[in-house]
Amino acid sequence: MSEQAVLKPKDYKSDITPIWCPGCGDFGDLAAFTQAMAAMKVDPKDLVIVSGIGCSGRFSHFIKCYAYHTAHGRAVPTAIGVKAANPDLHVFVVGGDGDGLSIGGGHLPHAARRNPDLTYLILDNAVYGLTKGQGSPTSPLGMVTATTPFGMQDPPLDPILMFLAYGFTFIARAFSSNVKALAVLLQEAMKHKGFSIIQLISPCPTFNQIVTFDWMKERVAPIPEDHDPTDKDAAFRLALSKEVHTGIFYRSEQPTMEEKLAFQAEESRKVEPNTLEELFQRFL
Ligand SMILES: Cc1ncc(C[n+]2csc(CCOP(=O)(O)OP(=O)(O)O)c2C)c(N)n1
Ligand code: SF4
Repeated sequence: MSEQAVLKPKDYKSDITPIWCPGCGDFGDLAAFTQAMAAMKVDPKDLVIVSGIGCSGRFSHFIKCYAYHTAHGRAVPTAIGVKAANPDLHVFVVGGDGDGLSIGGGHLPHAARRNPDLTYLILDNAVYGLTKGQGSPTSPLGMVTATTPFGMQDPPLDPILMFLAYGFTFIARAFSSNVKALAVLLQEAMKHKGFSIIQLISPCPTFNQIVTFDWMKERVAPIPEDHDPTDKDAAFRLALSKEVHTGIFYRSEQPTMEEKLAFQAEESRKVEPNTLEELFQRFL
């Protein structure tokens, strides 16, 4: 993979001006992403962002990279295909909580089992932004939305607990207003060998008047420094605590999808017949 030594964060911005609402949490995510790309000296020609449908799905338009704006909820399997076809690429998936945890939620446990070496950013605003304010899987209980005039009746799911249970090998949470910390976290996620998944709390000031920047600021707390991210039990305990912790909950080294595919390709070469001619001979 080639490396660029001279690119600055602004060099990773595409020519397209973001059309997000003023104050959208996704802006902080974009700023941190460009900082991380510059720090990691990523060559834009090696960078692919596969995005879902939603305001967050527009992320890929605003970065200088190869981009694939997929169908709603289908970004993860598409990205897995991209990585399988060309393991040398830096592959990111970016989408919303609706895209990734609702319609696309069924892909997550299987993505975790495969453990492809890519990074998934779930821009969680606890609402469906693009479609104007319907309740999402992370909307708090009682929140009035376009689809829940009497308040959300179903409790929100907890993404971090899900990711831990599914077996992802790098699990983190971040808050979009802390751009510097997010830029560092993104670099850690990129360095991880395997599937890194980040719940990126990114408030939607237009359609969510509950999960606001101020509301989140009162609740977020960095993961204590003495937390051992290789201790899964400790990660579960942190996820179950009342605070909305930010940082790396869990990381572990497991065989990646690319390694497993290479192993199978190698093994299959040892199995007779190993050429097309030999295969034809078997039927003659
Ligand atoms: C199959 C399908 N169902 C529904 C939609 C309509 N739709 C587009 S985006 C979206 C949800 C967006 O919410 P989220 O994924 O949380 O992203 P945000 O806009 O909040 O960033 C929905 C339901 C669609 N495009 N395709
Ligand atoms: S609707 Fe919400 S999520 Fe979408 S761009 Fe506006 S503030 Fe951001």
